[in-house]
Amino acid sequence: MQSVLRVILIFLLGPFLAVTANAVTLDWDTATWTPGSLANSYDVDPGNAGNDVTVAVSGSTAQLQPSLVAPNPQTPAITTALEGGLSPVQKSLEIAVDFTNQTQSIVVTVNFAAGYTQGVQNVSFTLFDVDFANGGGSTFQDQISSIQAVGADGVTLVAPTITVGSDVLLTGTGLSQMATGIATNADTGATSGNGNVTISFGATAISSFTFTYGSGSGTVANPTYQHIALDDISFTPVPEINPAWSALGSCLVAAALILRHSGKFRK
Ligand SMILES: [Ca+2]
Ligand SMILES: [Ca+2]
Ligand SMILES: [Ca+2]
Ligand SMILES: [Ca+2]
Repeated sequence: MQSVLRVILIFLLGPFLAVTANAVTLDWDTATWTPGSLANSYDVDPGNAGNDVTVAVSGSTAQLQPSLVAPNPQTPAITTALEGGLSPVQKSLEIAVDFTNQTQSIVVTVNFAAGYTQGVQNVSFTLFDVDFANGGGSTFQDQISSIQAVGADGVTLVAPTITVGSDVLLTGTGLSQMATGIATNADTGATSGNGNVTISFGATAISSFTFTYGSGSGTVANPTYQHIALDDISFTPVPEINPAWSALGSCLVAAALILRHSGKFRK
């Protein structure tokens, strides 16, 4: 009798305990960003109440420039100026700057909502056109540094896993990794993916991540116009037991115990 009840319990509770979370994407093809604004929040996950992810741009924001592609929106802006080798072309968040020295930089911070009490995992995104130029009127060296996440506990720093295209050099380890442009990358077309930098934080649950966009030292002291773009950000909420489902589960357990008790009584 008990083993039969156990089977019935598993059958009844199975669907309620198997809480699976689906991957979520902040897709720049559907998101909106007022050109030149410095922070925006997005509701992209129906499974979490309200906004789910906030993207903020800080640092040397006075150096931000318009996109080179008509209608030349002030960046940060959603454009197709940089294609990252994608076909068909997708929109991305373009960040263009004209730094006056090599120490200025832009900081991009992405926060996931507090509603994700266990954090989010499988966070991954790609930066386009991390490259280098030293001639023909352009002298700059895109460099991505201080690439790190904060764990779901709100304290622990989490190092990224990074892959780079052939126009980019990856140096350092762990939290000190840097991706630096070493060749001129085409903004558009089939080879434009050679300046890509793909950053992920794997299975580790995180609550936010950040990176810094600045200059390498391999160019003039006062760099010319330079730009990169942030492509779609994908993540998977870490599942938690839904309180309503837990309550339902408790009811079913109680019902099963009553059945078992009455079964014993009938013996
Ligand atoms: Ca997209
Ligand atoms: Ca939401
Ligand atoms: Ca400059
Ligand atoms: Ca670039």
